Amino acid sequence: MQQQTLQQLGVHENLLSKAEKAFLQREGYLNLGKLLSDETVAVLRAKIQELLEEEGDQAGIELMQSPNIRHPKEPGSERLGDLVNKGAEFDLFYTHPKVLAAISWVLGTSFKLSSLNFRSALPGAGLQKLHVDWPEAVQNRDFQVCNSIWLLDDFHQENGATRVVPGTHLKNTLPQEEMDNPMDSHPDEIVIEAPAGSVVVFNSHTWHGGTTNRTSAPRRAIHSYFCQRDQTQQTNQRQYIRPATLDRISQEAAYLLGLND
Ligand SMILES: O=C(O)CCC(=O)C(=O)O
Repeated sequence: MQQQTLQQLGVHENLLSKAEKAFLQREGYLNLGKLLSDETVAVLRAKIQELLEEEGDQAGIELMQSPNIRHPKEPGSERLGDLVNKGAEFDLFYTHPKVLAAISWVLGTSFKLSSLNFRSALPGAGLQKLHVDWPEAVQNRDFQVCNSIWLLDDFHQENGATRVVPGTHLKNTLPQEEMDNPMDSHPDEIVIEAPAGSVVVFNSHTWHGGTTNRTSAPRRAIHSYFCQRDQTQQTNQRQYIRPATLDRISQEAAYLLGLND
């Protein structure tokens, strides 16, 4: 079923070049380039701002209710959860063919959306431990989770962009087992640098984390996070789904949310 669903959404093998597939497999992340136009980025920024104002101190509440949240109440960052149900603008984030092709390259053909969230790193904040989004290192490339980060601002060395340690998805250890302090920089880490509108897929077993935003403007991004179909979602989509969303989205999108089998 999933193979067919992916085909119907326009996903096919050649959406990623051989070089892109090899890079993602070896390095554990891949910049897919600018998939959102400047106009779309502007619409999304405005929508995010509207939601942050509307939700106030309840913003991100869905994440606090999640069984597997990793950074509860992170100071210096703004979060929004359950974007699936907060506007048609967000439908693309879990149905974009090129992103799905990359996720499928990591997870195989049986996966679903785990959660769709917003995170900003506010000025002076944003540093996170190097971490993976799974409780243990996996063996034999048995990857369970894969993220995509959609840049709503340019990412650069100074503004709290995400850092990754290339190749660490293939290690048998977690950052806290090798580093005295996973908040520290790692000698092999790189900081993702790309213009707003770009999408970077990273295997969530690759060591990664936020960096400090040393500018005076927030660094904004949306995380479209996927898991194997038999895993527990970070946001229980069956519980949160709203009638307006169900009326709007396709059968294939509903399948990717894990609403049907
Ligand atoms: O937003 C980022 O730069 C990374 C966030 C992240 O890895 C997390 O919140 O687990």
